[in-house]
Amino acid sequence: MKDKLIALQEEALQAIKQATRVKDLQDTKVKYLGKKGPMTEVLRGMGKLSAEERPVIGQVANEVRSAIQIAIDEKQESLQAEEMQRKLEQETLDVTLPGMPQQVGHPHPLTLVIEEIEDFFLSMGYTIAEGPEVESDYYNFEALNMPPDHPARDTQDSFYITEEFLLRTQTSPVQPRSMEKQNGKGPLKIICPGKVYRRDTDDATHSHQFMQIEGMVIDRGIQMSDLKGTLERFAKEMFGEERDIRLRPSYFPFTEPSVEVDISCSICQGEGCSVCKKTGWIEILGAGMVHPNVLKMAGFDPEEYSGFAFGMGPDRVAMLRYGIEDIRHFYTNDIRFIQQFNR
Ligand code: FA5
Ligand code: MG
Repeated sequence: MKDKLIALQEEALQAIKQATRVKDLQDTKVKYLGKKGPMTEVLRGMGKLSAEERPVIGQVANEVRSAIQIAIDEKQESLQAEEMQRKLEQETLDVTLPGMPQQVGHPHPLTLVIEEIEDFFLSMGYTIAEGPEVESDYYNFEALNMPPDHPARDTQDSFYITEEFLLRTQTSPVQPRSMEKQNGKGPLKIICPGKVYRRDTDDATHSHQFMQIEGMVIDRGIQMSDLKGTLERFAKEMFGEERDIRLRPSYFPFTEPSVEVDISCSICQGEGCSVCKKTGWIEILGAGMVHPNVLKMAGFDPEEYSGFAFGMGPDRVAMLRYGIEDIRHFYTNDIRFIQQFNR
């Protein structure tokens, strides 16, 4: 019986030695020390032994059992250490490798220009007002002196959502919205940048969705010369002292008199190109003296107060500013285009 136990021990130690995975060890343990294993079987036969033999064999059995257990524990430790070593070797970091370049975003060129325009007007004491992009027919047209059958509505072909609501065609509805909050009292000095929509056919200078910045000043004694001075200063500030502006008589139902303001084309230096449509000038804004009807409808007394308003296209300003020949570049989001405007 003793020989049998020793032989078992040899066999088990051999198996342990050959194990290459922790799992093999667990199998070996179950096989030799488990309830259904040979050890248990040998020990079960001890009842048949004589009283002298029993403690001797018992001791041998215990020794064999603990020898196997110790061998398993030791082997397990070394297998785990090996595994760890292998992992560490696989995962070594080469700190001298070059890093991955991180892409950092930046503002869109239109945002840059709008912020610059805002800064100019904020420095002149204006505040920034806002209005909804889904606008009522009343604010977009009626409160601006354009009743339902007014022919001037044709110049701003619109996207209607219902009979009453449309995507605003201009930022001008912010004029009556802001005036109404004043309860008939000046002064009011605001700009409002925002997105507007028109059923215009897209070309080099027109988009069906574009930006506008509305401006409005209401106070006692505001005159056309205040408007002209403001716009002249703005143009020189944005485009340089060498750029000329030109005021053309125009018509808007909500201003009287009305003008459109052009800037000499900085892309062709006035020679004529596709952006200025060969004229040497590019229209950047419409403006005028606020119509008495518009003042009245929003609660101001036109006998006491007067004001000017303007609405400019920052898309056009950005085109002139950066020499961009097509407005559609702003909205097609080609990353190669946008990336050039990192400030
Ligand atoms: C207006 O929208 C008036 N609300 C401006 C105004 C405000 C007049 C206050 C008087 C008082 P107009 O339709 O001309 O006007 O547009 C104003 C500016 O928006 C234009 O000068 C141009 O710079 C820009 N713009 C107009 N249509 C487009 C378009 N389809 N794509 C890009 N920019 C445009
Ligand atoms: Mg126009």
